[in-house]
Amino acid sequence: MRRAVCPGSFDPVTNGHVDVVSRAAALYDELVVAVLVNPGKAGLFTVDERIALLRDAVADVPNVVVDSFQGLLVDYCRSNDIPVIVKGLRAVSDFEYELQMAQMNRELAGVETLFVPTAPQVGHLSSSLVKQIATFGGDVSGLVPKAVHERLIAHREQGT
Ligand code: COD
Repeated sequence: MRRAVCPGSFDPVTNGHVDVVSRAAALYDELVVAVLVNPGKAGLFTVDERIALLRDAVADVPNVVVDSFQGLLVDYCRSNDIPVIVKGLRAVSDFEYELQMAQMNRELAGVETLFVPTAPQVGHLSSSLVKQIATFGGDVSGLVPKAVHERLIAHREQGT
């Protein structure tokens, strides 16, 4: 079975993530979307919320599994027998750091990285920009899945 992992913070999932995940899922038998658990950095959404929102967002892609991981990505790949990491690329600025990580992950564990170029209509999206816009009352309904939009509004109303 050909498997790959699409790792990230997903705080929260955006339409850009959904695009990359759906396109990568078409290339593999199973695509694992893995949410990084970072004990040193609290996000806006808990890891459990991010997982639930991701599952909802990709519910119609049958071969996607959502999971979480802590520590090194290559260790997660090794323990789950996953030989490929899939990353979305938005711009040259993404590429410089992503190239470095791809080379390091290959050196550490022989894990290859596949880069999926962003679709032009979502290339400007990032979780941090979406959160910033939503915090100040901007309309992000076209940038994120519906359930994420509702949760962002709830956060704003609660002042969190
Ligand atoms: N269009 C296309 N792709 C997109 C878009 C968009 N609009 N938005 C995001 N993406 C892609 C990103 O490029 C990334 O590939 C993925 O979606 C997830 O994005 P984020 O922002 O949710 O996640 P990141 O970039 O914060 O995730 C970083 C990792 C968790 C993957 C990384 O830090 C990691 O591997 N950490 C584990 C520790 C480790 O192994 N460190 C050593 C590395 S050598």
